[in-house]
Amino acid sequence: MRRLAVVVPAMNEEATIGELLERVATVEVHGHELFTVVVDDGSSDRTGEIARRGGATVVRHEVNRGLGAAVRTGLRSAVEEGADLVAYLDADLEYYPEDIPRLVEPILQRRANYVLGSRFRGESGVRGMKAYRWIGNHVFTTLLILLTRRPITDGQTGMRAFSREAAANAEIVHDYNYAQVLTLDLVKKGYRLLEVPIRYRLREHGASFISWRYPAKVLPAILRELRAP
Ligand SMILES: Nc1nc2c(ncn2[C@@H]2O[C@H](COP(=O)(O)OP(=O)(O)O)[C@@H](O)[C@H]2O)c(=O)[nH]1
Ligand SMILES: [Mg+2]
Repeated sequence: MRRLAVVVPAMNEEATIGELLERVATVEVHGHELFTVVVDDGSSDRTGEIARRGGATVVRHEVNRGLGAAVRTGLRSAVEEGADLVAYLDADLEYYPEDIPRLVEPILQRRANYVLGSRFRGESGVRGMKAYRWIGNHVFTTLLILLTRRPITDGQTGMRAFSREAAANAEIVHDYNYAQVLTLDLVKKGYRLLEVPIRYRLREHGASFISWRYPAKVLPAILRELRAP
């Protein structure tokens, strides 16, 4: 049986991580056994404990290192644990674990090595997303289209899938975030990117890490990734 890793970065997500794992456990992908890797990014709440009880492999950062570092750790652990295929989603239930089968399908059909779940192509759309977030998303997505020449609609999505090879070779150049630099890195390495529609709803618990600092942190990292060999 092939193994599908579901990678979930989590920082203080005790309100949602239990339900997320329960819902992941009901997901079926033909020919695959699922396992979940939760990266507990220095949480001060019960995220790690709940994730362990929910059957996940928990990798903990003792101090908070940021989402880029958490995704780097998660992808590496998934590969080390023998994943043949990797799905990734946030812990806050903004994304639907039930969309994992459609997310990984292009990889199983060998049409892609790297899949972005697009909230803007999905049937739910992005209802309730704040205007500044919507604008920021479109600005960064436009930048990504120009840099990759790929028809991307959601460059900042928190739901993605990777072939084992793409997951093993992905490099994330900063600890703060991964969204754009990971796509630039994988496209540069020749991996085939595809988008599929996914559903989305705004988080009801906890808080987003995104602030006015986001562009100031992300833009230099994009430049660094572009200059990297
Ligand atoms: N807030 C925060 N979230 C992190 C961090 N590391 C990993 N995460 C997780 O990354 C995911 C996305 O974060 P979120 O703040 O919801 O980003 P947004 O959906 O773009 O607003 C969630 O599952 C978080 O629990 C971190 O350092 N800070
Ligand atoms: Mg979120």
